[in-house]
Amino acid sequence: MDSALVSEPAAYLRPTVRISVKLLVVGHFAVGKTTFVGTLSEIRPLHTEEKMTQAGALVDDLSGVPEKTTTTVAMDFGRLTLNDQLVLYLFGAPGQQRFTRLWQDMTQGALGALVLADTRRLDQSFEVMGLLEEHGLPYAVAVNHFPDAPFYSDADIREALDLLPETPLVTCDARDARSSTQALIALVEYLQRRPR
Ligand SMILES: Nc1nc2c(ncn2[C@@H]2O[C@H](COP(=O)(O)OP(=O)(O)OP(=O)(O)O)[C@@H](O)[C@H]2O)c(=O)[nH]1
Ligand SMILES: [Mg+2]
Repeated sequence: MDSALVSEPAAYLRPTVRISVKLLVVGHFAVGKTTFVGTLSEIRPLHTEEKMTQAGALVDDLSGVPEKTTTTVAMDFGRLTLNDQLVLYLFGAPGQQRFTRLWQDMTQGALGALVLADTRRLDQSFEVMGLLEEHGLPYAVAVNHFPDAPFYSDADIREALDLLPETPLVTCDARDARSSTQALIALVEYLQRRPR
């Protein structure tokens, strides 16, 4: 048997799949987008990581993630089969202002987005939420919990991010498949119950 098949048993789409949905995974610099897509993807995820240089220190704030050495320069891509019929295609989009042109393409055909947020820098989430609203894309928010990040109640986070009452808010650890899947399910359920 082909060795690629042995190491990646989920590489091929199940024949029962009837619905494929494109979702964006967005958020500010270093919030965990690449980690999230990598944790969940059943195919080898596409990453476009490049080493960060001193020049980037002025625009990409490394406080809180001092060990970070690379950043995504285009996008992350992965696939997750949620059940026999439904497959999710995940597109991780960088949130920095200089990538907004890329968003024109990334948002094409997307049904919604998961906004990853970090309680150490909640204010930095406004830019991506604003972009999603400009593109008319519904979203859910998942707080990606870092060990040294402050803990706030859902009500406080909702208020700080100025979320609508119906916007789902969940907590996840982008390195953990279970909690990351739950975050995506919260988004998919929200998309399903929204009026068309
Ligand atoms: N403790 C903790 N660390 C995390 C978590 N998610 C990501 N990290 C770490 O945080 C750093 C940033 O993660 P990335 O996945 O590269 O973040 P990103 O949003 O893709 O970053 P950019 O593409 O550069 O904007 C890495 O060192 C990860 O190992 C998490 O849930 N908990
Ligand atoms: Mg990244």
